[in-house]
Amino acid sequence: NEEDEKVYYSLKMRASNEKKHISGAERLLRAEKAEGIEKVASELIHRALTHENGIPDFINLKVEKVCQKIKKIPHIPIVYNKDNIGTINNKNYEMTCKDNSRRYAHDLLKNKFKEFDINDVLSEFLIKLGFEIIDEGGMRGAAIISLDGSRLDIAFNEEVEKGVRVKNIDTDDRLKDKINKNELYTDRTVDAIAIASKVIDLGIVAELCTSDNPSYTTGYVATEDGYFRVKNLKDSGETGGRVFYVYNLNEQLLKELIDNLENKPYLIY
Ligand code: PML
Repeated sequence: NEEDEKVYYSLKMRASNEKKHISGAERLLRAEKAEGIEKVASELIHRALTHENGIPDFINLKVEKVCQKIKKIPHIPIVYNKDNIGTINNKNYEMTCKDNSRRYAHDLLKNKFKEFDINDVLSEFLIKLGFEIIDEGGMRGAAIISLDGSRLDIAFNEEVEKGVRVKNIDTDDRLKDKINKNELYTDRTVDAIAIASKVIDLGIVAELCTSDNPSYTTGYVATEDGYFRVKNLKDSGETGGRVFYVYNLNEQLLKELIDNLENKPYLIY
């Protein structure tokens, strides 16, 4: 049974400085482990206070009981090797610099779009638009691009003009341990895999992501085939962002998708 009826507490932290986003994170804790709330709360505050994006002048920590059922799913497969070489159809991509890494990300996206019968011209447009959005930075959440080429987050809903935030998500301790024990990965990897697994489960065709943390140059492309970790997807010092590619949706389905991305609780193991 992948829907879990146990009672959880959600802890959400958001930090900013003069309205500029500094840091955000969240955890879901089983009610039986409620004594852990204090510990996790202080970890989140520590994270807010030590973020390289700057010193926050505002930290919001929200603790609330989750009354919706939690969907538990395994993480999507992680595709990455220590040699930083990506492979698509026997072609190798060395992730040695931004140009090479972006070619790998480009080809991953293009191959996925082909499965949806997207022609080359449209595919190039979609990929270019995705990179433009993440390179421009400054989004609070993810942009949504429809496979017909329109920006859905802007088209229908002024509230999400600054992007959709994937919330109500946490990772099982076993996944955290597995990733943290592997020296190739970082804390950010755990959260990124959790987000990617949730968005793919909700039917997003592909996600493209670079970190908004200026020195963190590893990004990824996620599809149902996996979490393709891409080293050097941007240069150090650059901003980042997230883009979700979706199969053409009407307004009603888009609203449902956004509601689920933000509010449907997930635990990723
Ligand atoms: C990784 O695989 O190490 C994470 C890459 C994306 C990080 C996005 C972020 O945390 O800002």
